[in-house]
Amino acid sequence: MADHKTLKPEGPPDEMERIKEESRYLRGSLVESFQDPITASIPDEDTKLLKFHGSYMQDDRDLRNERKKQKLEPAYQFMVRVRLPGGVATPEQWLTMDSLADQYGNGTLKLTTRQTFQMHGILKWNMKKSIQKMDEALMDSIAACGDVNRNVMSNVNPDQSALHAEVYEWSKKISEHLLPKTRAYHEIWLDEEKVVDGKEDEPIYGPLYLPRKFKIGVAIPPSNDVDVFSQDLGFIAIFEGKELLGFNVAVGGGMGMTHGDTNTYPQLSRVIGFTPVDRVTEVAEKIVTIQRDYGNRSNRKNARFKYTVDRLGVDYVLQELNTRLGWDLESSRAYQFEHNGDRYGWTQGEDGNWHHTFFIQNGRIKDQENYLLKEGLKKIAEVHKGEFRLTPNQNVIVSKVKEEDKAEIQAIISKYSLSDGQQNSALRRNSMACVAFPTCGLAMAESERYLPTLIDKLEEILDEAGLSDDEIIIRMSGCPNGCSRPALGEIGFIGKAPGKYNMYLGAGFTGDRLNKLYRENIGENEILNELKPMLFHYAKDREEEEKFGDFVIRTGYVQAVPSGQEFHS
Ligand code: SRM
Ligand code: SF4
Repeated sequence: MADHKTLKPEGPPDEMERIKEESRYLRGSLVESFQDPITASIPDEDTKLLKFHGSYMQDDRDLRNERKKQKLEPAYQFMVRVRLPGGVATPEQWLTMDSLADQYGNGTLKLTTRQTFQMHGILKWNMKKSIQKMDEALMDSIAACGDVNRNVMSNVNPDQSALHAEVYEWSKKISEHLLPKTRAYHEIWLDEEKVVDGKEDEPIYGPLYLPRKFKIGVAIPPSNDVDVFSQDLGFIAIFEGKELLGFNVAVGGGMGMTHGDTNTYPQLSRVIGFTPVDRVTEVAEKIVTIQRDYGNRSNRKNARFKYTVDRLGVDYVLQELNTRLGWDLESSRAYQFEHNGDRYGWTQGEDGNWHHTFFIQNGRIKDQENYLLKEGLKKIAEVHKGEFRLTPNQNVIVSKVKEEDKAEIQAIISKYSLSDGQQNSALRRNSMACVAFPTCGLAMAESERYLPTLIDKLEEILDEAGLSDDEIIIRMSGCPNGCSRPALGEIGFIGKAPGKYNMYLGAGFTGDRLNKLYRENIGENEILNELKPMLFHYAKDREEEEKFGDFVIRTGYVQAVPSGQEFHS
């Protein structure tokens, strides 16, 4: 239980708090900055507010040095992230994103680890047009980034269609309920008339919004595809037969940390109770207000909800939640996860519809000489009558295909040889890498552009060891922010410097145990030299059904990070 001294962190507010306060509910000088023809950039304070509108100012890091030598300003460009609760998009929306990427972006789309589209490389002059086109297709980027609740993730489970649909509806309701109420986005990007005197109210957030970003994910066991324990707030669907009863509530997960700063760390959330289904939005709101009121507004490195939960104690958070709700969460219900990751290829839902999961390496959709992935998916969108579901593992499902339409979709899949991952090793199918270079301003090492070639080399070892079909989760991030959730990789890599990574081992296959640091600051040769004997050892000495993450702990390569994610009051 927290003592009263530690309830509120001390210290002057971070500069970002002033920026939010003076922003007139996230307006700042964004309108003027985007009209300024002198520079392709916008001022620093506006870049911070822009995040709340789902966009980041970036520059092409491949070109940075050369442009500096030529005394040119960096190649400024903008990234836009769509708000897409549960990752569900219509074929029309897919086609809009596809053509926007060509017209205003860098010709590619990135499917993210939180089930949405990112478009990179948009020039300042094209931002408004891009957002307006998205709006015409009923998509927005409100709160896709910034100190607010982000894109709510939801299980994509195609087999349990009815349950998925119901859980998806709740995810959407939570997302909409927690949306900022300011009309700033509509004024700035969609030319809506100005709210007189900027007089607005944010009933949930207040004028300062949250101390930091906030993330929610909803899982349907046995699949933990959303990595529910990595979320600030996780909901685990509890059902009896086909009836959704409610959700277990898990608080205080997160992946980010800073190298060398032990006050920062990845953390898994803890299950604190159960909410009946129709009260889940209320629970989400009250938890968000606890973070609003108790989160650290002095030090952004310690401002995520996981630190608030750890500082206050889980007991205190539960008690505070019950008080704010005016009723008590029930005891958590039994559940069992069997895997995270995606299930590939065709599956038939209980309603008879078909769903096809594609393997999109690291979520990057682009056309290459020998693989016209973007064009192939566009052709599908042109004829598809169901929906697209973006998965939490950077893949996509062409979903709700009627029996009579399946052959047409399959013909396109065959014509373009679109991958369902079956021709790859199970390691590659279970791989994820964050964006990193060249667009991410925080990258310390390559990730998306490097992991595939590292896997090429690992596949030779797996082949020799007879492990090509063994599912092993491998994840890489270009810095310790952990955008690919690397702390939940059975094998995890976190970038330290160009070509150098910290290597982590031993996460749980179901996303219920963090991995542990095994080697620091190593390059490709050392990585392969470490993994080769370990993989052969695994092939030879593993117990029946033993997962790689469990094996490396049992055989002493690393010690287990205690899981104990169930909280018992
Ligand atoms: Fe992330 C910042 C990309 C999921 C933790 N993340 C960034 C930025 C915006 C860099 C920046 O601040 O300048 C990256 C933009 C790169 C680019 O060029 O596109 C970026 N994050 C991504 C994406 C696109 C990675 C991907 O390859 O899919 C993911 C977009 C998700 C989405 O659709 O909303 C993405 N980021 C995550 C996740 C995974 C998740 O949420 O499930 C995490 C870890 C979970 C968590 O938040 O604890 C994550 N991103 C961060 C952090 C560290 C936060 C922290 O607690 O310290 C930062 C940096 C920050 O916030 O200061 C960050
Ligand atoms: Fe960028 Fe780091 Fe996130 Fe990778 S983990 S996208 S390098 S912030």
